[in-house]
Amino acid sequence: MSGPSSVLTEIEALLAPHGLSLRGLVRFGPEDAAPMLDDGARAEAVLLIGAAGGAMWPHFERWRMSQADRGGADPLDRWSKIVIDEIGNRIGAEPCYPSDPPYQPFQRWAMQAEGLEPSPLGILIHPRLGLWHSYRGALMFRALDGAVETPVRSEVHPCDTCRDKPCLSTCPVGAVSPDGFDVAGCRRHLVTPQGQGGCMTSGCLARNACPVGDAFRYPEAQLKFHMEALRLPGTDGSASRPRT
Ligand code: B12
Ligand code: SF4
Ligand code: SF4
Repeated sequence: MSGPSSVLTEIEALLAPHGLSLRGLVRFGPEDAAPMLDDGARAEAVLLIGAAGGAMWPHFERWRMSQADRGGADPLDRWSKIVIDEIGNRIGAEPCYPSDPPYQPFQRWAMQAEGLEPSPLGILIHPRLGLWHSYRGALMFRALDGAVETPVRSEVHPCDTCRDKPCLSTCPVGAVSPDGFDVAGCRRHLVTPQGQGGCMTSGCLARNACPVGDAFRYPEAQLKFHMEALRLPGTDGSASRPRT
């Protein structure tokens, strides 16, 4: 393995058959809060891996349907770990995952790597993908020497120029506001018959109302899957934990 560019190209090629892609590289200086590797050393760089639009969905679904237990309780996390653990082993990098506590600051890393900014929903908005992207894991490197391609940083924040801001007026319970996202209010609505027939079936209505990145909107089955993964109290008997 030579410089970082060839490592990145290799990882990109390993991710492509799973519908996953590279979502940015963060390098940590001596003053930065860097994640720790298993042996207690600081990581020098983190490579974000994620999903752009619904590209991963058919690959994940095919895997899930091939499993006797349909992937278990957290199938997307399990699939992500199978795919990314294997790539980490091949490349010699240590993986970490967004849903594993203590939560690593995936969104902060994404902001650093790609210059993304949060939408009123709390989700980062991407100028091309809109709200239709997520992070499935990251590879932490002890060292990543050599010349690094400058990450493509976003110069535009779509929310700044969005005149009507439909995400702020679409939520039936006003859970999305310029002051932040009212998680409790959202959840109270989701367990009602209206919530079950609306957002729980077709995805967060406020997210759906955003006009940016329409071509990358998740397929219906994926929208429903992500909403069910929120595991609302009283709907499956378990406490709510994020499975995003
Ligand atoms: C906890 C959590 C939640 C909680 C939020 C509770 C709260 N008020 O903080 C709940 C369960 C409500 C949630 C919901 C969703 N989440 Co969530 N969540 C997380 C998780 C696991 C940890 C966040 C955290 O504490 N990070 C630790 C701090 C230190 O990291 P940070 O980057 O410095 O902090 C940022 C966040 O805390 C963010 N933030 C603050 N308040 C809120 C509120 C919400 C709703 C979100 C999304 C972010 C957010 O702002 C900080 C600075 O940017 C992250 C994964 C991760 N590891 O980051 C996913 C994550 C943020 N979630 C994500 C998503 C997609 C969602 C949902 C859309 C899932 C869905 N159902 O489709 C929903 C949001 C809307 C809805 N309709 O409910 C994505 C966002 C991707 C993106 N494009 O930015 C992430 C990164 C997971 C992933 N695999 O990609 N989530
Ligand atoms: S509807 Fe407008 S303000 Fe809301 S997330 Fe989309 S671009 Fe941003
Ligand atoms: S999921 Fe439904 S209730 Fe929750 S913020 Fe989105 S539109 Fe509002």
